[in-house]
Amino acid sequence: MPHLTRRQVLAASAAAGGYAVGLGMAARLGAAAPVETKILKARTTDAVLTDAGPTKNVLTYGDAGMPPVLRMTKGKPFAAQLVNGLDEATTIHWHGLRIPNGMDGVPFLTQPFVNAGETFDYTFTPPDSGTYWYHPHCNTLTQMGHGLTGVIVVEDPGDPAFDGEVVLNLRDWRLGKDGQFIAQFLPKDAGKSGTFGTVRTANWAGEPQYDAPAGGLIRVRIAATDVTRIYKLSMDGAEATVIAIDGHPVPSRFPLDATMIGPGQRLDLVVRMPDGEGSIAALRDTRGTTPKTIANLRAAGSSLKRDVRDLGPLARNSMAKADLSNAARLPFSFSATAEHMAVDSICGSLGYTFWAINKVPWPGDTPDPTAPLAELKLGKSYILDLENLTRHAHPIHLHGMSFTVVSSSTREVQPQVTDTYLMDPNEKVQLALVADNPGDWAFHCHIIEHQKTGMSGYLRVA
Ligand SMILES: [Cu+2]
Repeated sequence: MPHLTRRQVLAASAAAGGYAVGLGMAARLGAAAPVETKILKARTTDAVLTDAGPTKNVLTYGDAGMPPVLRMTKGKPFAAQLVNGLDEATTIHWHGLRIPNGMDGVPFLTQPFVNAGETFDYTFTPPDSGTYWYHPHCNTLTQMGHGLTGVIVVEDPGDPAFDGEVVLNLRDWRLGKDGQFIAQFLPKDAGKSGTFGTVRTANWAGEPQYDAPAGGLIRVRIAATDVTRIYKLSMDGAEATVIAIDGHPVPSRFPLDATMIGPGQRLDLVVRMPDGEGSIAALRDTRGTTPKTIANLRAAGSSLKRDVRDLGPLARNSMAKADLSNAARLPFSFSATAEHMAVDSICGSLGYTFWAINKVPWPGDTPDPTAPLAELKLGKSYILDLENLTRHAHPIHLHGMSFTVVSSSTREVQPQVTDTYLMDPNEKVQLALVADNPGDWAFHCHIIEHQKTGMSGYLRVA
């Protein structure tokens, strides 16, 4: 195909409703079909999030409403162009996707930040199916807090057939009574469990309701994209079973009943809808003092009379298995700190230091990265020994590689493959991985205030 100029690509994009045909990875690899380039324009918009009228200074990707659910196919090239329509620098990180380091979207560590008015082309082939998400890695508390969190669905033709699918992007907003943004964080809370939003939403709505076939098996994909909130999820009015965590199938399925997920995590459920037309299955968050219905599924039509035991296994994601007998152990302590670290970065600083990994506080996304927390040899197996020395839970996220949960000091664990582990207060946990993706990979708490006030670092694989 002919090479297109930027102007032609943009014109094609406008004509194709946001898609443009560009020279993506498939073309460069000599594959037959060109890859459609998804245009993701980060921009300011208004959104109706409360009864008080439109909220101003909301951020999104695309034309209006929440960032689009991006659909990819496992093993098939994907291409997106970030167009920075904000008045500050940004990037996109593809949370949970095991892709080359240069596509990971972490400014200074893996790519230059993308200035206002500039673009950046992301091309990669997702190696795993499942539910993932995307967000900036620059001035993250503000940019994510104002809306820039979107869900990724990586499909696998080998998955069993469901009777329907609902994708839920769970997040909060820090809004005042007038529906406008208030201070994104309070320092006294950043030093504890984080500053919570005042308005809680699913897909940017207070309590959305979706129709689903009565008696059918519905796949519900949940992404916790909030900057602070940890959820404890249950389903009222229907049988709900956890089938995948953080994109990867669970070793053995279990009832949703009070399952916790932290910021950055995803949960895939199969919900067996009630038989009666109009019956409601309600997804509930019961953590904390104000339980809330997150979303409702309404049974529609005559019952399909499906049985959840008939649902076949999800397609497996293949990855190298750590050799535990020869794995080197790497200790990581997560602690509070009083040691202040002054930093200045175009990608934002909260101006406080409360947390540290291995006693070193670093907010990440700064032009002078500290030394890596550890240097890993490419291809070698490791056990990460994590210890939470604090009284707060921390969802710890590793970029670029997935790990397997081996053991915990506070609970029974399955050998789950994941990219984010929600550490209990004072928990010790062992995570195994093969260092099979070269580069510098961010490793941080996904409560963004914790990350940006010190609980951040990176691992070097070479
Ligand atoms: Cu944390």
